[in-house]
Amino acid sequence: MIQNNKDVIVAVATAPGRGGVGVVRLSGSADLSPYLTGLVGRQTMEPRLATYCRFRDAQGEVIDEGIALYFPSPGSFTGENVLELQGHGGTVVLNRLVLRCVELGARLARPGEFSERAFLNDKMDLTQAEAIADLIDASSYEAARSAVRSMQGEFSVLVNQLVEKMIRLRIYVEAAIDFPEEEIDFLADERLRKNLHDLAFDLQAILVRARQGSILRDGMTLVLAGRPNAGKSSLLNALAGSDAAIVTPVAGTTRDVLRERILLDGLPLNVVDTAGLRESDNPIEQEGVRRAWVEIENADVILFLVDATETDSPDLLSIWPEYFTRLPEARQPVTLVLNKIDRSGHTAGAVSGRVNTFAISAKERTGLAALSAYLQKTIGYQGQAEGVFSARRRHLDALIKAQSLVATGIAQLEDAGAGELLAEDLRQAQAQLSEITGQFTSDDLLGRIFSSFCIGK
Ligand SMILES: Nc1nc2c(ncn2[C@@H]2O[C@H](COP(=O)(O)OP(=O)(O)OP(=O)(O)O)[C@@H](O)[C@H]2O)c(=O)[nH]1
Ligand SMILES: [Mg+2]
Repeated sequence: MIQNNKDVIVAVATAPGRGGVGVVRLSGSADLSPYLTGLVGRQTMEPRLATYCRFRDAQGEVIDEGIALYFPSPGSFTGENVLELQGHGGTVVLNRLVLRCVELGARLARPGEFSERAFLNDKMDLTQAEAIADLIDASSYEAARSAVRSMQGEFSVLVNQLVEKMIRLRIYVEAAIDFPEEEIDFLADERLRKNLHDLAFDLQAILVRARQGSILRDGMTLVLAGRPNAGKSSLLNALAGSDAAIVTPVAGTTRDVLRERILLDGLPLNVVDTAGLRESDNPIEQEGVRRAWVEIENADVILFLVDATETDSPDLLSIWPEYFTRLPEARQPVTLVLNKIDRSGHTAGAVSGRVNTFAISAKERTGLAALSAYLQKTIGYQGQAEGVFSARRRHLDALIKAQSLVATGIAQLEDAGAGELLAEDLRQAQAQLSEITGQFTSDDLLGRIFSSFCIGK
C-alpha cells in the first residue's frame, strides 16, 4: 500500500459540489516546475506567496483564474513540494484542472494519500493524522474539540512520555539480568516497584481520557428490546424528540430496525428500535425478530422494556429467558425498564432495592432524566470533561493490552522475582504503545487507516 512515493499526486481538496472556491492540491518530491509552466506559464513561483494566475490547458485556453500557492519541501503539509490552485468551486472546472495535472504527469491521489505522505515524512504521527480525519468527521462540538487536541499532539505527547518511562525501566531491568550477581538486589529495589506502579497509574489515566474520546467519536449503540407493545418505539421517539417510529396499540407494529443518532445531554448515542420479540407465524415479523436479535448481539447497552401494568418481576431470567439461552456469554449489561408507569402507578426513576432497573413512562416522558444520568454513568461518559482527546478503538485496544502486560509484569516481579519475564512484558507493552503513534506499525495497518480518509486529505 505504501509505495510510489516518487509520484506526483493530485486531487481536489475541497468538498465535491458547488462552492465559491475550489482547491486542487498537487504534491510530489519531484521538481514541480513542469506543472508551473504547463498550468500557469511560469517556471518558478515565490514560495508561500498568493499569486494571481490564469490556469491553462494544453492549448493555452484558460480553464479558470485564481490563486496559486507554492510550498517548497519541506515546509508543506506533506513535507514534499506542494502546489495549491484555488479556483472556482465547480465540479467541471476542478476536474479540468485535475486532468491538466494528470496530462502533465501527475496521478490521482488515493484517499488519505496526502496525510499518508505527511506521516511518512515525519510531519505528524499517526494519531495526529487520524485526528485530522476525526476533526473533519466530528458530529458534535465536544468531538471536534477533542480531535483538535489530538491533532495538536496532546495524545501523542502523553503516549511518548509513557514510552520513555518504559524504555528507562527496560534498560534498568535488562541491565539487572545481564549482571546476575546483582540481579536479586536490582530487582528487589523498592524504586523499581514504585516506578512500575507509577507507570500502571499513568497508563490508566490516559486510558480514561482516551475512552471518553472514543465515546465522543463513535457513540455507543443502545438497543431497545422487549416484547411487542412494551413501548420501545415510544421510548425511541421520546429520546429522539421526534416521531421517528410508528407507534400503535397493535402488537407487532415495528418490523424493520430503526436507527436514530441522538445526543443525550451531550453523549452521542446510536439508538436502535427493534421488533417486539415473540414467536410468530408471519414471515415479515419473523424476519423482524431475527434482525432484532442481530442488533441485540451487537449492542453496547441493552434496554429491555416491559409493560409495567403486566409485570414488574425483578427476575430477568423469568421475563426474558431467551436472552440467557441465546447469549450465553452475554457481556452486554441489560437494563430493565418498566414502562407505562402512568398506568401502573410505579414511582418514576431508579427502582429502589434493585440494580439496573428504571421506571418510566415513555408516553408522559417521565423518569427519562434518571435513565439518561444512569446511561451516562454506565457508559463512562463524564460530560464536557476538559482534556479529552479523540481516540479510536485501535488506540483503546493498544492501551488496554499495554495495561494488562504491565500488570502481568508487575505480578511476575512481585510473585516470582522473575526479571526476564518482566523485561519481556515491558518490551511487548512498549510495542503496543508505539503502534498508537505509528512508530512500529505494519504497512498493512497504515494502508487501512489512511484509506478510510477522504480523497484530497
Ligand atoms: N399509557 C402508556 N402507554 C404507552 C406508553 N408507552 C407506550 N404506550 C402505548 O403502548 C402501545 C405500544 O407502544 P409502542 O411504542 O408501539 O410499543 P413497541 O414496543 O414499539 O411495540 P412493537 O413495535 O409492536 O413491538 C401504544 O399504544 C403506545 O401509545 C406509556 O408510557 N404509557
Ligand atoms: Mg415498535
